[in-house]
Amino acid sequence: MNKIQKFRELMNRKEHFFLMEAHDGLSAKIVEEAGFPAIWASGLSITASLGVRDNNEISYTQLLDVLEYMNDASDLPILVDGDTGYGNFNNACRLLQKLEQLGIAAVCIEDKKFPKTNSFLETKMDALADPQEFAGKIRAMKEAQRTPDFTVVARLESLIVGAGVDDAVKRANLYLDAGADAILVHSKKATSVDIDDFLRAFDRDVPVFIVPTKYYTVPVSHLTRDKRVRGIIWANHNVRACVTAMQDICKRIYNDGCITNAEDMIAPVSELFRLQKNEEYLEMEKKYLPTHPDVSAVILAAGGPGSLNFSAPKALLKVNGQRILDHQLNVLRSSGVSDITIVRGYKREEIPSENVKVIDNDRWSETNVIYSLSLAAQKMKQPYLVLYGDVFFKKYLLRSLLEYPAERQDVDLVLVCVKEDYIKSGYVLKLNKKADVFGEDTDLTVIGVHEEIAGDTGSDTVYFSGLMMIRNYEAAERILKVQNIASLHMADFIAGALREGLSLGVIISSREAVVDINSLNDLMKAGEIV
Ligand code: SPV
Ligand code: MG
Repeated sequence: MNKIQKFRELMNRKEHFFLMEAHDGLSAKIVEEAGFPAIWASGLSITASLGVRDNNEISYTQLLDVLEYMNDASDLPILVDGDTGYGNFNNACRLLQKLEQLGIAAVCIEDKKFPKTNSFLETKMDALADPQEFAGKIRAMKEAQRTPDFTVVARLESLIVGAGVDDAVKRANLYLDAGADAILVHSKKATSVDIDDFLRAFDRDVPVFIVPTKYYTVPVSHLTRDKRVRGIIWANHNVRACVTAMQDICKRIYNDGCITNAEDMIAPVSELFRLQKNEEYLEMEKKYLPTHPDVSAVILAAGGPGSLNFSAPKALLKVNGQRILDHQLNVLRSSGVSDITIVRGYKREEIPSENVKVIDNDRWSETNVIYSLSLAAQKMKQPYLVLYGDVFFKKYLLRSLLEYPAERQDVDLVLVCVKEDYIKSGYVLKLNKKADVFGEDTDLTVIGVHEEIAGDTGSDTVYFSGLMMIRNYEAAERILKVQNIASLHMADFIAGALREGLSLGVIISSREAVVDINSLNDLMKAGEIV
């Protein structure tokens, strides 16, 4: 059933349903997830969200642009607030046909003159359209529509301008005779007295829509005693909710001068990604991007939170609402690497283990990251990427590692390094003239590895970022199989590799693209990476 038919089906059910306001793609999606069966594309809300008045200040094509996003974002039928049809009968027909082309289910037009004013603002009697002219507009629209089930709702503004119930009933009959599929009767009273009077005086059995914005205290059970009341429109509540939420958060951040206290007041970034269907994109990447079945990955996530005030493994720290580990898994998978091993230690049960292999480092508290690597190295049967569990990085760095020139077969180990010494606890590589530095027009090689270097380290110094590719996995396994492995550091491994005659490739990254998270400051820096 398409959206046009769905809307018809709702109207024919002979029981009331709620239409919730939406004003853009995001709110349309949220309305759908909340469980509503249909959307009211409110003119007031759409114009308010665009920062203009509800006085036909936007053109109908600008409305269509918004509607296209809304219609794409959800599977719900949309009843569009078509105002007065954006002109005469001719303009209204064109609007209707464009809505049909977008796959919109229904349009509501109101019997006021163009340009209209919102019904809750002061409206004079002469704002009403001539009834015959409006009936002609309805007839033209019904004759112009190409899809038989498309719905045209005729909206009565008689009660809004004080023209009375008799005028409303007369107009309703005229518009229905002209072909309208339903009517919307509007009132700005604080009680439903107008609506009740109208329903008493009006005797045709057609679906009736109402908008209880002003008579919100009247129970739905009262409003729906008359079974012709079919569509109840909650007309502007999403945009009003946005306004309050945005004003609160702006005030908070402005007054605090920072965003620390804001975090708990707002949706995490991961919620945005979910609403944007990021998962779907990752699935498509798997399907359409080249894969790397010949490369595995090891994430070294055995460490605790370190000096950070956090009770879970550091890999589970959130950057912009996303756990570091999830970021790494996403980047790996979307880069075509699906054979992933995670080395766990501290609070191992908290590390997610779906679709990955796990290795447990029971000695995590007394060993270094290289011990975890040695446990993994015994199981690796092909080249593999190594990621420290606390490293946040841009995706292209992983691609650089994967695409490190294949013709450089002599390179056994590729390290991503940064030049600036912001990684205070990082390892320093001193480079000299024979090295292979990817992407740089130099010819340097690593000549030494030091854990800590005091003072000026010189321009030929780089720091290991926590990302590397072990190409010669057999040699690496050998180097990592030493008696004293439990007391060694990453620097010892790299030094060992050099001693064994392995050759290193180095990818120099800018510090904006990779952060090893050891402090709150690093966390903030990582937040800028996404
Ligand atoms: C809208 O939501 O734009 C409407 C309903 O037309 S009302 O604002 O009550 O006129
Ligand atoms: Mg409106």
